[in-house]
Amino acid sequence: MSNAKHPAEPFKIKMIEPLNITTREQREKALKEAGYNPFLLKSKDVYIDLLTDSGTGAMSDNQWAGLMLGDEAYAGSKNFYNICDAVKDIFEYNYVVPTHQGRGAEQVLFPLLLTPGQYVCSNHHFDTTKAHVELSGAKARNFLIPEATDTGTYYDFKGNFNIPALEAFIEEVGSENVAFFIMTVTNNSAGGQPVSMANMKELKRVADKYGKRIVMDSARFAENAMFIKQREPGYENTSVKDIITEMYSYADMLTMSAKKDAIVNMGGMIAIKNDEEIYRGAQARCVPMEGFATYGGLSGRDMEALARGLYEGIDEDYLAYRLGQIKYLGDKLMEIGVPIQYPTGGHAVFVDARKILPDMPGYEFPAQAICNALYLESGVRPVEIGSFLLGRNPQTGEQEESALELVRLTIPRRVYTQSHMDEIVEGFKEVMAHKDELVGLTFDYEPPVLRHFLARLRPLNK
Ligand code: P61
Repeated sequence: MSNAKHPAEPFKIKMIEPLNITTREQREKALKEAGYNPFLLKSKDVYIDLLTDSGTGAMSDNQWAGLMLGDEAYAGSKNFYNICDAVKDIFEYNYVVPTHQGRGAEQVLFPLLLTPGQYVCSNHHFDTTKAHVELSGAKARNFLIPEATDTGTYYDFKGNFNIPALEAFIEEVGSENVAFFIMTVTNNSAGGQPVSMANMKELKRVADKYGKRIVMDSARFAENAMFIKQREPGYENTSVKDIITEMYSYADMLTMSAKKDAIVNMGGMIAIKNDEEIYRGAQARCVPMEGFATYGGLSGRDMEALARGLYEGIDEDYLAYRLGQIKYLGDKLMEIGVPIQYPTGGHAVFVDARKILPDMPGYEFPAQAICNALYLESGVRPVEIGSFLLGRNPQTGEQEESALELVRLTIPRRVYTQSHMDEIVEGFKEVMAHKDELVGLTFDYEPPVLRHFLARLRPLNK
């Protein structure tokens, strides 16, 4: 493993994809046409794309070679069994139902685990997860620890589940009204922050006490494990693979968007430790919704890339480089006075927009205003993780105020170099120099569900 503070890429570049460089005038026109919503920009108008780390990673030569071994049988593809073997080896779970991506896993699994009207409790539901809990007729409740919202103060495991608050909630609403627990690793909405092994054990204790199941939302399981190795006493000499096996021993099943740590452009799964009844139920729901239970919306070649990606994603040299690259960007931004969620998380640097624009209320979407400013200054496309993403209370229709207003600079896996990180910092210098000129936003068009994808906005001075 490299000793450098920010380890260099443990790979070299074999194929390149040109980037588009635009002028400020072109970006102003593009942003206006996109309704001031970066989701609606055309990627040809983007220079460095930090919208998401989901499906945007670069596959390896080994994964591309695997594509040629795709077994496109409708049923029983050998690539499906390669995924099953990898899951058994890494997570020690017995059953796999493949899905086209993470939300496919959520829509298949959740209705099997709840009765409408019940609560689902999580350290933090990501938005698709919350949407599928609600579409299944249940209510999503988040239990962040207080350290998670104190962005400026160091804490090793800001992603942790607030266990005392969870227990108090269960006592208040009654255990029969709680369906199951979702542990999100890493905790995306809190800033890609990790959950400690001790916290996973604690959740398991509470789950056993009340007879509840634990589902691991596993998009970034490998980054979480590497943080445990780096930060949690007692794990420094344990392999990431063994850490993952222990993490998953405290849960019952997982949903996974394989587009993140498994480094594929498309794919997901449900995996189940040993509950055969839930497995049969998930298979039965998979067939009409995602596809037959041995392909779940994926081609054989996609499944082969996924099976190989699961191993590449847990390689410790890769993970040290990966977390180091995020830290490099975070350190550089802090040097120029940009407030960030500190320490940096696994897949992104999260900039604290509320600290940059303290007088702009949540309902004017300060983080979105900064996303747009960064795009105009530099062609870098970030994404808002704040009140715009959070949306309205489904019962009252009121805009909810997010605990954090964040600009997420999400780094795709194995795609950009340190020079690109430096370009992002240069863009932010300009944003900070002109921050007093920024104005809030309001809706021109607001879709009813997951509005942030398709909404159109307008600056409040136009
Ligand atoms: C992301 F703007 N995340 O972070 P799917 N669980 C977790 C996720 O992070 C996650 C999913 C489940 C994305 C993509 C994304 O509004 C948005 O494979 C912890 O995307 O279905 C996805 O996995 C769902 C970005 C999703 C968004 C929804 O960028």
